[in-house]
Amino acid sequence: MHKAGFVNIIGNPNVGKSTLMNAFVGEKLSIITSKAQTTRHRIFGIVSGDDFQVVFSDTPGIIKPSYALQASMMDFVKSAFEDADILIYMVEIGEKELKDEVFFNRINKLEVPVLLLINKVDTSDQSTLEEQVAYWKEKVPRAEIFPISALRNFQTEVVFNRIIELLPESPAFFPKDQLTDKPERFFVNEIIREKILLHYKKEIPYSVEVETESFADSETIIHIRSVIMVERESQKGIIIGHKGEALKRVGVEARTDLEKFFGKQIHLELFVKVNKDWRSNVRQLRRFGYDT
Ligand code: GDP
Ligand code: K
Ligand code: MG
Repeated sequence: MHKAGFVNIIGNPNVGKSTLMNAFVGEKLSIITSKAQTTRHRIFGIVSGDDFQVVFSDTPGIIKPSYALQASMMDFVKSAFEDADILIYMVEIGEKELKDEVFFNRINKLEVPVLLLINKVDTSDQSTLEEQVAYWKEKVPRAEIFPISALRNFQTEVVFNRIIELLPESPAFFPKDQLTDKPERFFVNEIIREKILLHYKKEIPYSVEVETESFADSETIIHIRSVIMVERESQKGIIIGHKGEALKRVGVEARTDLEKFFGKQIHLELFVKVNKDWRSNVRQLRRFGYDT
């Protein structure tokens, strides 16, 4: 018998959803930083065995939509409810007051299995953990609860084995050697965007989109040409920095990660362009691969 299914991971920003999916897949598919809204797109992470295939999907955090980009991210969250065979609802230790009764009602009414993971238990003591388990049992009686640490791989295998048990009988959805649904260029964009999130302050990271114009893979080296889009001329100056130092740092660090990711030497060219209001412009969002 072969089992396969879709496992959607939802939860507030920064609880550790991307860390968990990467731990399951064994590759850094989703970029991870301590900033909210790091994950903008929905990404599949695929784990296959001889008689199973789990398709994880990492969604952006649950946030309130305020402009077009966030509205589009909310759609990813909504659809995560609708097409899952198993739902993972992740919270972190210390996360308490429920923000949204509607949301909890919705989870409690789902027919698919719900696993509620209390993450970051490495930062907690036993009595806090027991309190938290009791709290979540009451709020989401529908769920099976697992305290874990995605970062330290604590109890993640137990969760994975339970997922395999719960998977429906089904043929595989993707070829068994495929790790993700996204093309190579997507990961290039994400790796560059991660460096921007890490190195610039204030609104800069949120005004940026990265587009890879060419990706030329030869036997020994990959030539990549990517454009960093900003909304205003002043932001372009900040990205480039004094004598180009800031942009150079992004380029060097991104190249190191790209070489690890693709296992090949990388030649990376980075450009900065002003593209006014890309965030509110629905057509532009489609071009960058957001569902609008
Ligand atoms: P997401 O926004 O839900 O996808 O969260 P991320 O996976 O990007 O993680 C947010 C932050 O929490 C990062 O700094 C992670 O390193 C950190 N983190 C994730 N899992 C754990 C964990 O089990 N323990 C601790 N201490 N930190 C974690
Ligand atoms: K994050
Ligand atoms: Mg994430």
